[in-house]
Amino acid sequence: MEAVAGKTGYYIDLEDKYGAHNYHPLPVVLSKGEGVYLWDVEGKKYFDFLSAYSAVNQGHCHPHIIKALNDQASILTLTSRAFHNDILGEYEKFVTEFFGYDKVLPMNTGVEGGETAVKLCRKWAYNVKGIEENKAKILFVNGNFWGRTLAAISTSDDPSSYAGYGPYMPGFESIEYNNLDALAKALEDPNVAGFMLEPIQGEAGVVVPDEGYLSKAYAMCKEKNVLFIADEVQTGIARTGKLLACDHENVKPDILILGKALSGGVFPVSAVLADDEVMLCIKPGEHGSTFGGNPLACKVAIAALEVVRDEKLAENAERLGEKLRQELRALESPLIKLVRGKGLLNAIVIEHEDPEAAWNICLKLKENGLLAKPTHGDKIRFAPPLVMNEEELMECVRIIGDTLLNFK
Ligand code: IF1
Repeated sequence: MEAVAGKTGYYIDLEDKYGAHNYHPLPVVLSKGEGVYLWDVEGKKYFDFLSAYSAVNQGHCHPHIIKALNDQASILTLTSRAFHNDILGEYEKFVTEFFGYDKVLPMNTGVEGGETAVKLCRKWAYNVKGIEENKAKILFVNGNFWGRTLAAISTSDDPSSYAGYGPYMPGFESIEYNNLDALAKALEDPNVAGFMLEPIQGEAGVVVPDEGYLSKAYAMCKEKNVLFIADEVQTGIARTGKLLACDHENVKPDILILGKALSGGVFPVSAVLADDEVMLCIKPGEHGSTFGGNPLACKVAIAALEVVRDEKLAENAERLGEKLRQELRALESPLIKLVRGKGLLNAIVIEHEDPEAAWNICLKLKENGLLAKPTHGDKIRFAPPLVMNEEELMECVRIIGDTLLNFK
């Protein structure tokens, strides 16, 4: 652990001494966020190019969302689902109409959304499709990341996610991403009940599948009476230039998983949406959580979605994403092997003999006023809040260009 001076070092040392060492953050200590900006404890200002992994699409501390939080926080925050309240039903109506589904099952974290989707799929397999009890299989794709629970890591092919946590959950099978032949082969098994994937793989380094992959995969699943489950925890809520990444191919998932920016990064809120045939497979008392659908979360989520709608964040992400990729390619930096992404979910793949190059570039970007983080070694994710304007984006491109130009 390299020693860091000043207030920054003080806070880092506290975390090192009293906190689990389950992360390796960049050596910066943040104390304030507003829109596309973050400030650290030394008073230095940064552009946020990570958006808390796409949880802060609406920008830090968006006033409309913070107002909703503050107003509700002093009225009623949690009833549990043992009782009704005057907020949940209105949220459920709002969010199901917003995304076009019969029903929503409200949870808290993205991985709880994934777990809920898997449970719904299994229940549907036994109660509707008629698969023999305990024989249901769900297909996942290599390179997936949907959280840190034992079920989630049981589908992972990344040792840093699964190693040392066995034994693993049965009933899951992984196939190659973006490979329709692999899917066709796997779908020959009549016990397959669902196919769960990210429309664009975030953690894998913003891996965008071929045009048509999602729509063809969806059609193949429908032909085999298999549920198409979209994990839009990271790609949803306008991040990729449409409300949902599946919208780029007009695919309506049978089960939709949302999280992160569903609350604008203000509160843990996740949701699973589905139509009645699937959603009503779970009966009273068969699933839920203490905080799932709490009044505070519901009010925050409504406000967060209103911001996406009223500030046209998907359109902005579409336009600025094109501009960002074009400008990054125009840098013609020998350090950039390729630029990829959709909307404002992008990554550059770094070309350098030093395996630590991406990390060291992020340290330099930090010094130059832009916060980004590498993923899987040689990729750097570029995902600013969707409220960014062109002038701010071009300032970020200048910082990135200068940093790469002067990087040794
Ligand atoms: C960490 C990664 C990103 C997700 C998708 C479900 C979840 C996530 C597509 C679970 C969560 C987070 C987890 C967070 C960092 C971040 C991450 F680097 F870990 F992999 F975004 F790529 N589906 N991703 O990306 O949602 O339970 O976390 O609310 O673990 O450090 P969650």
